[in-house]
Amino acid sequence: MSDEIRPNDALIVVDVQNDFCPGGALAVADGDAVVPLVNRLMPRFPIVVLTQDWHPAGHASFASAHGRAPFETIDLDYGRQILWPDHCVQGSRGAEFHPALEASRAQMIVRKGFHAGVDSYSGFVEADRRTATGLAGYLRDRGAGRVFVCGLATDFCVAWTALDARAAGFPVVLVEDACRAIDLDGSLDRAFADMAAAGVERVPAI
Ligand code: VGL
Ligand code: ZN
Repeated sequence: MSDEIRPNDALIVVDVQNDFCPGGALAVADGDAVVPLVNRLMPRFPIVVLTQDWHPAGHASFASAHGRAPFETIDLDYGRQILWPDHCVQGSRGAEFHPALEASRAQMIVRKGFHAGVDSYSGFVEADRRTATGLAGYLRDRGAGRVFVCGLATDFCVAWTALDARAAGFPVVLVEDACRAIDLDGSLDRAFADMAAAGVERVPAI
């Protein structure tokens, strides 16, 4: 992208946590490769937000909570839910940010997925599509202009966060080199199609 980062642009760094990195409970291939890129991006933005997947033990998104196998789907009261291995359990090492992530660069950390019965891929609105995290209000209060999104995983939490940033009225830019995907049954193609339809701009790097 040719134009410069502007004085009110925000960067949202999604879920750069141990469980989404190699060796973690829900490892994204090459997930830790985003860490140096994110570390270089953060100091360039006046507004920096981290999201942190933050589930209680026995969370409704965990296959183990339903006696099912990971990556099966189930219908919960708010809709279809992919069942995941137990991951990002509150207070666990897996839920911590990657140790090399310079988390001190962020002014705000948004935890999500903390309601036992509701998942939240998005940093803005939970999977019931009603319960807000407060992030839209935070960004508005800070006077945010554009919202740049990066992190893990492109096709789940990054995409849902980007889509909800659009829905909240922000221009959104996905920074592709600072993302990695899970890619489950075509989820990455679908995520790119959904983001394109919603007007999310995609740039290889900034
Ligand atoms: C995520 C699945 C479950 C993500 C979080 O960060 O993309 N994916 N929880
Ligand atoms: Zn999760």
